[in-house]
Amino acid sequence: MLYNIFYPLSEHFIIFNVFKYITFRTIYALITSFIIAVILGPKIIKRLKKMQISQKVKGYEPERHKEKEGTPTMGGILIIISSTVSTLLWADLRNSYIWIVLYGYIFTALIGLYDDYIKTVKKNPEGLSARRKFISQVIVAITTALLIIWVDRANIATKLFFPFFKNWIFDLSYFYILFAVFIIVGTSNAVNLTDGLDGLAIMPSVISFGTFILFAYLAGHIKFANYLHIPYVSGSGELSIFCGSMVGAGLGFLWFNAFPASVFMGDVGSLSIGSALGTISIIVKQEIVLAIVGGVFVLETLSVILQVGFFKATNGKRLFRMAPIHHHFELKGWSEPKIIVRFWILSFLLALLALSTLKLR
Ligand code: 57M
Repeated sequence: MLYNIFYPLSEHFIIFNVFKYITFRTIYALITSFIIAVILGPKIIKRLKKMQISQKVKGYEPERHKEKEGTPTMGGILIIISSTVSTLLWADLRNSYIWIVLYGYIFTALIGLYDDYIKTVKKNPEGLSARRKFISQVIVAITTALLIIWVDRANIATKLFFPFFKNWIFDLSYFYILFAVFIIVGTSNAVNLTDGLDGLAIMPSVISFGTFILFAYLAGHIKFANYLHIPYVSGSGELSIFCGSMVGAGLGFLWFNAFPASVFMGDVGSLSIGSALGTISIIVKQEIVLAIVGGVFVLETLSVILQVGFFKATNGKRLFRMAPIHHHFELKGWSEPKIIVRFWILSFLLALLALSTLKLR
């Protein structure tokens, strides 16, 4: 919005020219959302406590989680508010991709919000049924994919590009919709599965959005995109501002979610963060890069798939002490901060690996 208001004034006042730069607006979007999150945080946490929107810790958790009983949840609202306000302030509001990402992000947040509401206010620990939740997520993902195809000017939306192999390009045609649903819904649920220890989901999310600041910027810049042999997606640079807002909001949330957490994000946070990450990777044509930078989410999801598969194949034997894998390490006796920080380190290294794909093409 500030771009739309102030940039036209640059004809008369050169200082407003600065609003033209995505880099400038991304940095300020990040700072703005961080400040909003840190200021609103205590108020929202107080409100959640007052409304008794708190976590019920189910019986089968590792014992240590008993102490977490009563911690307010649905803190994801803080992330949604601060990142959305900051994006609306700093992005070019004529950009279609910004609206598409916000659409998927907010609607998935509403699905999570409803789930959290059933669990905490209606006191039904099962929440929204898995089937209903999945169908709602799929509807949002399909409409998102259709919107992406609709605004695609270069006719590349349905194509799959590979890092490392610049000539590997596959047109998925109608299967693209299925693929997009897999990425968006898969990432959404993967972040949700990861969200089981303080700060465990938010920091890898921050790192992933941080990485996508760069990928969105480069994909939207014709010279850089051609030089680096990555697909050029006109207008995608503006998504750097959304990603910057997510980094700021995520760090602001971490302020309160850091061990020992004063608030959890709830499904309203985890599902929407994952959905936005998946959508961005699809728009900038870097879905495989998402699997690398979001390797912690992939690892957590794989651990569940392997655990369930192994359990069924062996009639009741377990591969890990408990899945998702962070519980395995807890049961092995690692302290919670140690697991969290080690997963952050892994996530940071994976981001470097993802960035290296820019040069290895
Ligand atoms: C939600 N929710 C956390 C909090 C957070 C198929 C199966 C693997 C599904 C999986 C599952 O239900 N996962 C999704 C995980 C819960 O956190 C709440 O949920 C929100 C995210 N949706 O924001 O509101 C608990 O996690 C802890 N927590 C923190 N800090 C945080 O910042 O400590 C969360 C955020 C909180 C808190 O204790 O109460 C969760 O873990 O329940 N199911 C599982 O993950 C279960 N695994 C399992 O059953 N494994 C089996 C099979 C099926 C693979 C096995 O290994 O044999 C675990 N869930 C629970 N206990 N509750 C097992 C242990």
